[in-house]
Amino acid sequence: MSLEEMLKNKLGKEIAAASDAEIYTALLKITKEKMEGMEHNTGNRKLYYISAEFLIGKLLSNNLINLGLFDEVRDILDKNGHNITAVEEVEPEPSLGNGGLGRLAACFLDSIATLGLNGDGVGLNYHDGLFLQKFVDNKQYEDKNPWITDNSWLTRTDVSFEVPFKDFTLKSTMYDIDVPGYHQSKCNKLHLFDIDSVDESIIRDGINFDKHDIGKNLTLFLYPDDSDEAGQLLRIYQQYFMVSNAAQLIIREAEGRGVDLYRLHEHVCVQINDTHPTMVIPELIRILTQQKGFNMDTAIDVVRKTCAYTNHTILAEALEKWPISYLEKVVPQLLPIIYELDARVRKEFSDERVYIIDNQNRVHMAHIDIHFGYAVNGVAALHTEILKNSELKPFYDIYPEKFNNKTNGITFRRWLIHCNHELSEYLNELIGHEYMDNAENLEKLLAYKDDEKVLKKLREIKKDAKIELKKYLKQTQNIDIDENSVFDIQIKRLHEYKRQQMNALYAIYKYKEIKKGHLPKRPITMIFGAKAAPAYTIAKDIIHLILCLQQLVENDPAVSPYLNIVMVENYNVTKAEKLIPACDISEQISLASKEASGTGNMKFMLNGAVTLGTEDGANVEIHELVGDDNIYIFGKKSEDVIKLYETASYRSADIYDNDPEVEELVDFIISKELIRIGDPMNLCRLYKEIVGKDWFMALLDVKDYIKTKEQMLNDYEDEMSWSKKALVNIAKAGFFSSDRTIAEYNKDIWHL
Ligand code: 6GP
Repeated sequence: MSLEEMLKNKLGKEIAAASDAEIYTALLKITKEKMEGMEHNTGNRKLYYISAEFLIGKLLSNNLINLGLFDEVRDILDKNGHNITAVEEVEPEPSLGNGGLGRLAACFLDSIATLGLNGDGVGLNYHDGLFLQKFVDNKQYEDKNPWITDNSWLTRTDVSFEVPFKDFTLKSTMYDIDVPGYHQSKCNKLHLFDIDSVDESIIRDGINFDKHDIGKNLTLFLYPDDSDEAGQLLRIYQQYFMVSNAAQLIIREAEGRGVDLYRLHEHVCVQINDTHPTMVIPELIRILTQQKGFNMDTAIDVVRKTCAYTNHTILAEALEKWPISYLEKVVPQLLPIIYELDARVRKEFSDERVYIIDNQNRVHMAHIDIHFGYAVNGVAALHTEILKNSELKPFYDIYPEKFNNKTNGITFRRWLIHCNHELSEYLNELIGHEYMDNAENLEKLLAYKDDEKVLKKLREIKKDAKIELKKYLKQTQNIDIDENSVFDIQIKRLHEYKRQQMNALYAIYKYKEIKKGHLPKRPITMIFGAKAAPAYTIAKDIIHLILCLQQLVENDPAVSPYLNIVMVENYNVTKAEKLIPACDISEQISLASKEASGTGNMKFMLNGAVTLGTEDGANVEIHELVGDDNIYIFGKKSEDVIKLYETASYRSADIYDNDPEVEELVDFIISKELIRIGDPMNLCRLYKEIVGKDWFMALLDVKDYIKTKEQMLNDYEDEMSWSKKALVNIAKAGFFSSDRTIAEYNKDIWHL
């Protein structure tokens, strides 16, 4: 049967007569059936990628692309008076992640399947996701974000395990989402564990709920508020539930394959994505010793050869340390194992910095991973060097052979073919599609770097994407933007180290310049998108500042023709897909040493934006690849920043007091213009934070930042030379394909 007939059959009516919602559901069913009929990848070794987050985004288009059906479906819909983009709108975005770590896990699943490797993801099925962000009175308000509907990509399986906690046992249900590779005949799975008793009706007033009722709340939210003990306990419940299911699944599948558990490491590897899944190590040891007759030495040995750990951040706050007393309340069965692991470390090493349990009775999860796993990797070259030479130096001194770098990557299926069809078609026309199988072939584009026709066409494609974004923002937020302006975009989690506040200081600078009559050659559209963690006060104050600036500029007829500030509401994967193709200037301005890698930087580059960035994370590698002429670098270097922290010698007040230009910008946060619009409490708190502390040193780099951005805006006016920079960025983006990253993981760590 042809696809068109199948669609008609599923709909039970003519395609032309069906609604977009009906078409979406029919396509979902057809696609799911196709994938259910596909075999799973096989192999002697199987990978389990365990992660608290999988930020998979909408799946319909990507599945169709990978299955090779996208063009046909688009044509059938066109022929019948429908449009695939409108059909995509119907799909809710699964809210299973927060930021880069979760999106990386999703890109990795795509690449693992594309390379035909035998590997599944394991995580949790959060019913209401992280949260839905709304703007009320220029502030972030959090609401629940339900995404599971009657017809979703989830398939309920009959796999179920008992997960024992101190006071009760929970029975799990495993749901699966199929993961097809690009043009592959086999596929993999994402396993999401859940409990049947979860109860969304206990959520009140945004995202509040009773944190004690674990049987009802366990899988409601990703990262529930952990500012009190109940919240921290809930996170331990979630983490243990995730890894206990993972461990039981791993053992069951291995036994099902006839694996001798004493050789588990020859047949299984577990990738621990940041520290959230760390308890899988003691849990596997517990199962092997208590249920499978292993002695402790052998169990530890086998588990150590099975597990590998990826670090995604050097921020102390994100390196988890659980109080022993909390673990005792939730998973007392793990404590004898954790004590045993700690005792072994203490016996072997005298340096207390590498102990598992510290002198405040806290368990350092990363330390378990490093001692009792066989590989530790950072996610960009600079990040791995910082891990080796400072953050994790005592461990590197002990286990140099475990440390390795795996620079992050992104899947080109989603971040080029899907999100920027026009560009990918044009690339096919120019250089063929070999780059789809081996991304380094994008370099063939360099042959056109002086070809005016090609450079013009790239500029046109960018303009079309800007017009699309303009329509989308009008529809969704009733905001008007000018497609002839330069689009300057910063989209990422809101965090002081990422320095959205420094970008806001630029907005203040530009506002004041325009007020003084120094008009930009071309209007500027500054776009922000970011969620702040609900308990992160200063991050929310920064959102407030940006929204107040947005309102100030919008209502000032002397400024609004030249400057537009837009904060996109509820920034997520779907919005990223619309924003990235339209971007001219990619803001990657973290304090050097703090951004482990960044992956947005790669997506922007691939779509022909030019980076404005510090020498941080993967920006360093982008810089090396594109050369000085095709990137704008500013700010202090990571060595200098690390020294400033070591010597505790940074004082933002010194800069503020001694530099009137900086003082003027910062003072504007509490100016009468802004206080009239905003909430004085929030604005004053942020002002004080920046003058009195500025932990991530925005004032250190702000002047260099402004100068560099001005240079960039100036250079943008030379259309051909700018377009050439865009071309070089696209051509050099091949290295950042997640297919390359996964091939490296497989070669150096997984050996599938
Ligand atoms: C992020 C890092 O901040 C980012 O630099 C990196 O590209 C990404 O991980 C993928 O490696 N980290 C997180 O999202 C996070 O929650 C705890 O870290």
